[in-house]
Amino acid sequence: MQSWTVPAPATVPAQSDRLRLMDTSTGELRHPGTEGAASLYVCGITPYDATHLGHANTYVSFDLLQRYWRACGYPVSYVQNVTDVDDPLLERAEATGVDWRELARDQTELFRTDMVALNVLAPDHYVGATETVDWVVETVSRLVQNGTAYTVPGQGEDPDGDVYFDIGAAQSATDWTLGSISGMSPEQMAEVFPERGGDPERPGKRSPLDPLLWRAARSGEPSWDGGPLGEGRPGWHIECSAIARRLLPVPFSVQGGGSDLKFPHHEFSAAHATAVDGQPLARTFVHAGMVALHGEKMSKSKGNLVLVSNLRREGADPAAIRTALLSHHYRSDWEWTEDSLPEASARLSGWRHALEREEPGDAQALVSALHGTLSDDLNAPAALVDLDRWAESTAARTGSPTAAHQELRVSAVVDALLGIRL
Ligand code: 5CA
Ligand code: ZN
Repeated sequence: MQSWTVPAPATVPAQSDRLRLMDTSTGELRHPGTEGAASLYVCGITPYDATHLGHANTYVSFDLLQRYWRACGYPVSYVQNVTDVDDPLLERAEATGVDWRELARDQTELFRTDMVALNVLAPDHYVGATETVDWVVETVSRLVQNGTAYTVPGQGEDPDGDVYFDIGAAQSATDWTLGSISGMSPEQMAEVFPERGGDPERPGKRSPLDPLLWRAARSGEPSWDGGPLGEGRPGWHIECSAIARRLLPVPFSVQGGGSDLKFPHHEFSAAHATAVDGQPLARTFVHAGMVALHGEKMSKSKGNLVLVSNLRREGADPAAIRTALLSHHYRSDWEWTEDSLPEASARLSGWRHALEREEPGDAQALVSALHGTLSDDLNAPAALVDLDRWAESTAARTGSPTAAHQELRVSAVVDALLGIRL
């Protein structure tokens, strides 16, 4: 699938890698396991509605990580998927009378435009579920062969041929145990599983939390030739396992997404991959907080959304949107309010004014300060305070600007490390 392009950030003097990131699976701050090269998989959108600020926040968060690694001089391999066939997309297409392919195509295109506006560096591979069905078939077939997947007989409206992951068998055969990625208790898992696409009541399953791997063809639903699995379409978690295993070295450095993906999605994506490969999918699991509106998580299903494209249409400066997002630590849950954008715009214009008073050495000092601050679990809000301080420090300067001919400028540093275009 076509990715997008944003101008490459300026090269800053290579920084040392002192990064500590919060790993969900251990609950500890740790180095994400980059040995000379960094690899990242971030779960992409399900394209049935336009990019909202929650999505934007997640992708801007992981963009910071990519920019950090680049500042350290690492090559970065970055993969992102598009869940371009799944129940919510098919349901929305049906409800609005639009072809599901067209809906996915249009919303994915809008997402690309939003990412370009927000200066989010593109993944190296941007891949749709519909482009990778063969990879899923291969992975699920191997799970069936090694006894960690099974077929549930048809009953009622459900035909024969749905394939499920066997949690019990996978726990016996591998080092993965249920909860080892998400860190959730059995009670928490039981509560969120049905809210996030799970079907605990499905008759014939060996355990209520066993997740779907392959959904046998139903009339009126898209399906593909699954070879030994029969006609059908991929389950959700296996999509990301299959794509990540195919395109990244396993285990890769960071598996990322919003905190709503800890369970079941990242728990089972990792479990599926471990059951095939006998080793962990990723070294570190990193989750961004949830953005809320009117007291509730912003979500397509509830419709309490602020769309990036609407803000842009109303004339918002994308750099101000990005600044508003970065004013919150990536792990915190926070609420978008009507003050968010004006506050960010005021800060941004303070920084822009300060550029007129930039002096030699400012950029060099800021690289070190910002990089040091970001090393502590990508502390963007504190990095913005570093920028505020620098801008304040220029206020007392008199005389004309003297940095015009410097090779490294503050604007290039802020773009390279924070992705904010001054
Ligand atoms: N396609 C799957 C992942 S494979 C999916 O979850 N799609 S999504 O469109 O629902 O979400 C895309 C990304 O945005 C996910 O990483 C999700 O965790 C994140 N996200 C969704 N809502 C919010 C929110 N309110 N705040 C922050 N991040 C969010
Ligand atoms: Zn995913």
